[in-house]
Amino acid sequence: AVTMVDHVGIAVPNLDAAIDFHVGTLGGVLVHREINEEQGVEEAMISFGASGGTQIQLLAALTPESAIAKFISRSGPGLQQLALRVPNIDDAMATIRASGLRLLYEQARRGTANSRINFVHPKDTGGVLLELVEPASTL
Ligand code: V0V
Repeated sequence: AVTMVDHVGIAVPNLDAAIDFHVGTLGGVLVHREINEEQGVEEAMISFGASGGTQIQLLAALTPESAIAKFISRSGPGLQQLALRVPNIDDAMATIRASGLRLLYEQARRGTANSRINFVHPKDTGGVLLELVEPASTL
């Protein structure tokens, strides 16, 4: 079962400008920043208030082929994904498959901070790209 909304992902054209806004103006804290070549992104995690809450993930494209570049050219910058935390992603993937929904990857892949991630196709979820995320360590 899903335990919480882990993060909400926003596609941004300029990562530094987006960090400035979320930290400088909104008062968030930059807790992590990472390049993920496989996903074609540079991403930054922003936390608000007490630690352990839902975060905002700022996602900038590394290449024109990146999912984020495609998203921005089709829809413009904005909300791109909703990430749900699960204790065991293999179990969650089995449940999703058993429901007949399309997972994007056969096996979980590496996400932010060595988490394990997969995605459910937005056409199977009512229009929202859903990420499943199993954190590297139980928080
Ligand atoms: C596309 N569509 C979306 C969407 N992206 N709808 C809602 N939210 C999105 N983000 C719609 C689009 O408008 C089309 O609808 C339809 O889906 C097209 O689907 P498609 O042709 O099959 O595929 P593409 O080429 O548009 O790609 C969409 C998918 C792609 C979801 C397959 O973005 C993908 O592989 N995403 C997973 C990887 C990812 O997003 N990585 C970046 C984050 P109409 O026009 O047909 O009605 S990396 C990350 O989150 C990390 C590292 C982390 O959290 O740790």
